[in-house]
Parts: sequence; C-alpha cells; structure tokens
Amino acid sequence: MPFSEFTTTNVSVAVIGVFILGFSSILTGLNFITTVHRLKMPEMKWTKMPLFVWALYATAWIQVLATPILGITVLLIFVERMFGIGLFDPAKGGDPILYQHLFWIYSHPAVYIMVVPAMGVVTEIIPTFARKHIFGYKAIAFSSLAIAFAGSLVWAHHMYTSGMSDTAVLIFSFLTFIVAIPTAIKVFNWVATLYKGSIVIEPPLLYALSFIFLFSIGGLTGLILGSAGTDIHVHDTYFVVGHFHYTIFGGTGFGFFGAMHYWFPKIYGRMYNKKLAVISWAILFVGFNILYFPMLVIGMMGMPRRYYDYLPQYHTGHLISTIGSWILATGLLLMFYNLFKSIKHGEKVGKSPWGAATLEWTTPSPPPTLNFVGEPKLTRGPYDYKGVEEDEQYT
Ligand SMILES: [Cu+2]
Repeated sequence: MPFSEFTTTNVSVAVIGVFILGFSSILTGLNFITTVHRLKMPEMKWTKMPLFVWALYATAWIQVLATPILGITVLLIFVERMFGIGLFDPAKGGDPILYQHLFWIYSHPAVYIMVVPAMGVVTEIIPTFARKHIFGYKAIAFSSLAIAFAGSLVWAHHMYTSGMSDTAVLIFSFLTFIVAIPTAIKVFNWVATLYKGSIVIEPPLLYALSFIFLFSIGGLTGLILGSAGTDIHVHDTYFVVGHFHYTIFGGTGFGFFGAMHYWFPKIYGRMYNKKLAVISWAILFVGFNILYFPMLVIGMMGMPRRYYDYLPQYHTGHLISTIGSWILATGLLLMFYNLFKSIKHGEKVGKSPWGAATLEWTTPSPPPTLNFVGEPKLTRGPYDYKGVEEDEQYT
C-alpha cells in the first residue's frame, strides 16, 4: 500500500501543492508550444530555429502530455484519503501497483523534461566553440522529438521487481533500449561537429564536454538498469543512485551550468573571471566523479540505497564518496561566487563575446525591454558562422 494512504502527516495539503505545481508545468509547456507555432518571426522556418528551441519544443510536449497523469494520480490519493474510496489500498479493494504505474508514467518522462533542454544547450555551445556548422541539424531536431515520444513508453522499467508478467518486462526492456538510439544520435552529432572544428576552449564548452562524458556514463549505466536480468541484481542499490546522479547532475546540472556560463555575458553585459571559471569547473568535475563513481562500484557489490548504516566492506567506497562531496561542494561554491561577483564587477562585454551565430547575440547585452531594438532581421542560419560580421567575431 502506498505510504501516502495511511500516514498521518498532512499528505492532502502536499498533494494539492503538487497538483497546482503540475498545472504550472502544463501551462509552461503550452506557452512554449504556442510561442514556437505562432510567434516565430516569419522568415524563421522550422529548419532555421536554433536547436535549443527544438529541444524546448519537444520538452513542452512532454510537459503537456505527461504532467496531467501526475495531477490525476495525486487527485486519486486525495479522493482515497478523503472519501475512503478503494483505489490503491488493497484492504479497500484497490491496487498498489496501479499507483506505482501512474507515478512512473509521469516520473520517467519527467527525467526527459529535465535533460532534453540541457541537450539543447549542449547543441548550442558545441558549434559556437568549434566555429563550425552543427552536424546533422535535422537528426538532432528529430531526435529530441523521438526521445520525447519513446521516453513516454518505458515507465515500467522501474518496476521489474514489483511484480509484472515476463512478457511485460521484455517489452519495457526492449522499449527502454530504443531510447538509446535518438540519444546516441545526438552524441554522435556533437562529436562529429567537433571533428576538424577550430575548437576554442572556454568555460561553456568545458561544461558541454563534461555533459557528454558524464551523461554517457549515466546513459550506459541506464542500459544496465533497463535490461531486466542485470536490473534485478542492482535494483534498489547504490548503483541506481550513482546512475541517477550521472544522468541528472552530470546531465541536467552540467548542462545548466554550461548555459549559465554561455548566456551570462548576454544577460548581464559583463564577463565572469574566465580563469576562475575554469578552475571551479575542474574542481567540480573531479569532485563529481570521486563522489559518484564509487556509488556504482559499491552498488554492484550490493550496497542497498536508503540505509544510513552499512556493512564494513562498503566503508571505503562511502569514505571516498564523502571526500568527493567536499571537493564537489568547493567547486560549486567557487563557481557561484565567481558568477555572483561578476554580475556587478565583471568586465564589460559587447553584444557577441563568443561570436555565436544565433539571433540573441545581435541584440545589446543586456538586451533592452522586448529583447530587440526594432524588428530583428534574420540574415543567416543559427550555425552559419561565415555570416557572423567581422566586428562580432570572437576576440
Ligand atoms: Cu525511467
């Protein structure tokens, strides 16, 4: 029986909060979809949109289609608690596994709501710092939609040990592997974009490259969890905790940090201390791996998750993780210190400090109210660096 059914804590208020937040997420998605369809400048065809916008567009569809399931689920909890209707409580004729299904039908796609925008960020950063047109524009745009679609069909891979028919396990395992295809398409296209590019190493690129490395570990450990045989061995162990952090922190987190370092000069019209940004990135990256990699190892050895105590054979792994967490925290503090300090004290920059080709770099930094001075003109594609004027070039 779900804990939320019988606990005396104030679950009903909490689920109302989740319900309202869910609406906020749905309306955000609706807003992005409508904006992309109705408010693009007329010259901007679908294939001229920055791929970050494509990523947000795909994400918005997941928000609109998956979040209502969460809303309905918490509503059902509320109804069961308030009126005693048997939905999930077996004593009342309900089905607890149904609750788990409903939860994951939303919560697996929620992972993509977090990670697909980060993939969009990486897609913007890599061509800018490779000074090269993105490789496979259509494949990247389409793979965002494919991830959104395929990612909606795989939720029960969280439930191999909950009691499910072997046929269902096989199908969900197969579908989970399908998601690896559009994800790999993106990774191959990023690497192909870097190939023979004139690469300029700057803080945003370091975060984008870290994303590829860490998210690949997150994705590949996901395949170990997605195939039923190996999942049963590592289910509910630290392997899952390690995998999850490589995906969400290494993926979404590093994508977000990359975005902050990429668009910071546009937002504030000032540049952070680049040297300090590189140092804090290095500390963060090293600390991250020292913190999370041992989790994969002790998880494989059988260390269960959600326990505060453990057998002596797991001690070394936990100790290394703890030291890693201090290093990671140091990197985070340095990074935020640098960014916050530079909001007021950073060196002033022009409209396009990276020499990027997308439209937002043609407006002053910080942008005026309504973003552009007059009507913006589309004179080049989003990755057409030959069209970037001389004075906007990277210096
Ligand atoms: Cu999942």
